[in-house]
This record gives sequence, structure tokens and C-alpha cells, in this order.
Amino acid sequence: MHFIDFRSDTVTKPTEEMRRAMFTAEVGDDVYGEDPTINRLEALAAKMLGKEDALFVTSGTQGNQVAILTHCRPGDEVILEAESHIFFYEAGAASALAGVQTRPIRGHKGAMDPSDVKKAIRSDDIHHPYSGLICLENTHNKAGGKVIPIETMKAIYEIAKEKEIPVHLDGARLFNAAVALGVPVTEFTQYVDTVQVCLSKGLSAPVGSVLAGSKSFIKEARKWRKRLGGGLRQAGVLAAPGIIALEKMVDRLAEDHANARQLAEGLAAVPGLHVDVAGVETNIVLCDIKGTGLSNKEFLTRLKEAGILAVPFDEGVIRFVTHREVTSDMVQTAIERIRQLVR
Ligand code: TLP
Repeated sequence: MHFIDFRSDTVTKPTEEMRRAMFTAEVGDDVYGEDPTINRLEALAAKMLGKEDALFVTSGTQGNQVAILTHCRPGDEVILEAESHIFFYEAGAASALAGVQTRPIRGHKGAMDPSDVKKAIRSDDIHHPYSGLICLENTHNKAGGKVIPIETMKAIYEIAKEKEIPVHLDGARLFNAAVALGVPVTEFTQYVDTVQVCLSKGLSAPVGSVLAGSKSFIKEARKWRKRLGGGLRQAGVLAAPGIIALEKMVDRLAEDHANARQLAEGLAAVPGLHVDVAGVETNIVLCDIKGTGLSNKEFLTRLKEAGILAVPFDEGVIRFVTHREVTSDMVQTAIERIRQLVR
């Protein structure tokens, strides 16, 4: 069966053009700094993200963890949003690898209130850990692809600078945020020291993320990536589709956002389902199924039987993500099938 796959934008396969670019990519040993395609990707990413330098990493998780390892020392405290990916979905890596403790702050639609961040910053007291890093996430996955307002990022950055604490942005879907607001990504990245952006989500590259920051930060991050076994050799075959992702796949994210809106409106009209349609800002739709009387498991089983895939998110909440391989027609088909299956 050919599924309509809403599980994640990570399922997107490389385009024909990406596969051809992989085949013909000029390569060298990147641990020696000799892979011309990797070097081109890193220079392009740094420029687009408005930072001095960038580093290709194997995944969003590796990018975030290398950032934490580079910014912090064991025993430091990392301030982050309570449902952020780093806190929720990275298998405890920040404590397991960097030896930091996390300080989760409950946000509103994924955005921490700057005054809460300020209150969480530790004072100079022998009992306290050092506040080593503040992490933001934009768009915010658990909040349903919400765009964290630029003004919020600016306010947090100003507080952080006053206290000399670095700010890292998990920008796995930062280009979705930029496209949603119709602004360049640098509008966001000007208010962070470092940023991780995924090439392998809506941008459709098969593998990888980029981590960007100052020259000195990236030099140190490169060593942490090596320690984690992330020093790749002829990695140009992976960088080649990444370049296409950055150069050609950003603008089309608007289609994914339109399809998400269409899906949200369609599902909201199905009895028993609840969707905050106005809250759908990018490519993620959270659908509350409690009114159907079905459990997540029962609902997902019926979906699968109807040829549709999605993931459980919270008790009674299912996440649908739109991406390049889900067309508007497929969204319409999915809405009709879902209407049948909850009856
Ligand atoms: N998110 C995945 C799952 O891990 C939940 C998904 O399907 O959404 N930051 C954010 C905000 C993310 O959403 C993700 C992936 C990552 C980081 C990690 O990226 P990868 O999967 O490349 O390690």
C-alpha cells in the first residue's frame, strides 16, 4: 500500500536533482578539510545564517549536542523550554554527554517569557551551578510548529548578553519560521550566538544538519564532533544534496504550510476532532481526538488501515506533518478517509 505519510517531514526522500548531485559530487577527506563540497556547503550555510562559520553535522541531535558540549562545562545549567526537543526528545544526551543539568521553563506556544528566563539565571552563590547556556527552538515542534516571535528572541538575547550567557537556537525548522513570516532567517539568527538547522526535514536532503556560529566556536565544535565520531571522510556526497536543500528548497516550504492549513481546516470540520486552525502557522497540525472516544492507538490503527500514517504526540493528540511528498490532493483524500473512519 502506498501510504499518505504525515509522520514527519524527516521522511522526505532526496529529489532526482539531489541524487544526481550526490553521484557527481567532488569529494576529499573532510577530516583533513579537503572535501570541496563540504567546504562549499559550510560556507553557504554560514552566509545564509549570518554567522562567521558553519559545520556539517550528521543530525539535528548531533548539532544541538555539539553546541551544548562546546558552550558548557560539566555541572553547568542549561535553560530551555519545558517541551523543547533538547529536553524532550534527545534521550537525555545533554546530561549523558555534556554533564549539564537542564532547567526547563514552561513556555506559552513554545515561547519562554523573557522575564521567566531572567529569573532562572543563577546568581553568584556557592551553592548554585553556573547558568551556562540558554536554548531556544524555532519553529517549536511540541507546540505544533509555532513561530517564536522575533521580539521574544531579541528580549531573551538582551538579557543573556547582559549576563554574558550564550544563546543557542535549535532551528531544526528555522526556514519554516522564516517562510511563515516572509523574512530572511537572519532576522532570527541575529539574536543567537549559535544555530543548528536541519537539511533533512522539509528541505528534503537525505542526511544532515549545519551548526553555525563564530569562527572560534566552530573550531572547538569541530573537535567535539570528532570526539563523538562525527569526523566524516568523503562527506561531499552528503553535502551536495544539502547545498540544493539550502539553495532551492526553502521557498517551496510555503506549499507545506498551505497544505497544513488545508488539513487543519478539513480535520476541524470532522465531528469528534478538534484542531486549533488559527494556531497552525507552519507545517505541523496537532489534532485532538478525545471527542472520538478512541485511544491514540485505536485511532492510529484505523488511520493505517486507511493508508494514512501519523504519530501520537500527547494523550489524545495526534501530530500530522506536511512536506514535499504530500500534495494538496493527498490532503483532501486523507480528510475524506478520516471523516469515514471516525464515524
Ligand atoms: N524531530 C523529529 C523527532 O525527533 C521528534 C520529528 O519528527 O519532528 N530539533 C527539533 C525541533 C526537531 O524536531 C528534531 C527532530 C531535532 C531537533 C533532531 O533532528 P534529528 O532527527 O536530525 O536528530
